[in-house]
Amino acid sequence: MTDTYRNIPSLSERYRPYFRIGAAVNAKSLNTHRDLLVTHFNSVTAENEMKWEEIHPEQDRYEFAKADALVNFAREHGMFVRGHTLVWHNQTPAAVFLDDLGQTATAAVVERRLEEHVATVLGRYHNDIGCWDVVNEAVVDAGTGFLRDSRWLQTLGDDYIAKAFRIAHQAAPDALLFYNDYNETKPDKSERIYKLVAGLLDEGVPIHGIGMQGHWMLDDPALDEIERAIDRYASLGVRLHITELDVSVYGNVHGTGGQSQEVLPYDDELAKRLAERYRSLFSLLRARKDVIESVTFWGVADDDTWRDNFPVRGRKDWPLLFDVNHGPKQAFWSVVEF
Ligand code: HAH
Repeated sequence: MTDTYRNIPSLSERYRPYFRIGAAVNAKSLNTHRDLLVTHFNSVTAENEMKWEEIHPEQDRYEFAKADALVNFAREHGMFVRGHTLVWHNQTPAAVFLDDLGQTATAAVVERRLEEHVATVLGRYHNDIGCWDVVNEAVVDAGTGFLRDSRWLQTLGDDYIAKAFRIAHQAAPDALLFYNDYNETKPDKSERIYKLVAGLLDEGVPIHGIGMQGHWMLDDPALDEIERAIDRYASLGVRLHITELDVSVYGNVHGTGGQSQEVLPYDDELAKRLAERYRSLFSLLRARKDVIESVTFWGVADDDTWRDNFPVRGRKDWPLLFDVNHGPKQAFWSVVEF
């Protein structure tokens, strides 16, 4: 970060009356984005380093070094940590679901492994991690089904989600426990998420919040769609976190779902459109500060964003508030000046 950028307002200070401002961090960005993190964020999430395949790559082997480095950094700077994630259909070793002979493991074996994993990870960080995405992305996107047909569902059955929350609560009774998902504002899917969480609450399952990932685009979802989803979820009386916010500059133009292969030039016109989008998003989020407790960006600056490879591999994107040189974008100013 050059000195030119040192006199700008702090994002997290500006938002102190509203909600925490977080960022997903990886082992590299913990160093390359250190100054931005310390100045503008008061919450961090490990982009990958706490996912099962990274922190627990083999049955008898945990790799805590990278997660420890993030947690130590957060402690040093008084930052909140969101833990991400325990039960997910991705980035989980296949071996979790297999027995010694390479056959599908029994429910009892998989449940024991889950208990051991959760007790170990949540136990290690119980002083530092205030909240966990216990289950990530468990409902289907479209169609008539309800729960995603994952290994977790196949081996543990329909109540694996309730089990995961109970196990997490036992391991860390003080942690806030979240269900986290994407396309969380889409009418069909948000209804499924609502039903899932409502059902868990009815059964007395210890779940405290819904994580709305917020992988959004310039023109989609519409603001009123986001507003409806927030209000619907909030009606359950749970906390809401925006957990993975980024705004792809590739809009849902011509119904492409943002999947056009063409790389746009990131010019002043596009920077302005992104700034306007961020302005209206944050004005909505501020208006819902009573239910939104935290807004985490999925990255810090445009030089390190998963959006360069999603949904189109190798297509440069500019979804964050800080540019590739770590300077504030127009979008930054539209979020801090109100
Ligand atoms: C999120 N999934 C995950 O929660 C996060 O852990 C990951 O780093 C990036 C995005 C979003 C997603 C996906 O992985 C696949 C299809 C749609 C959306």
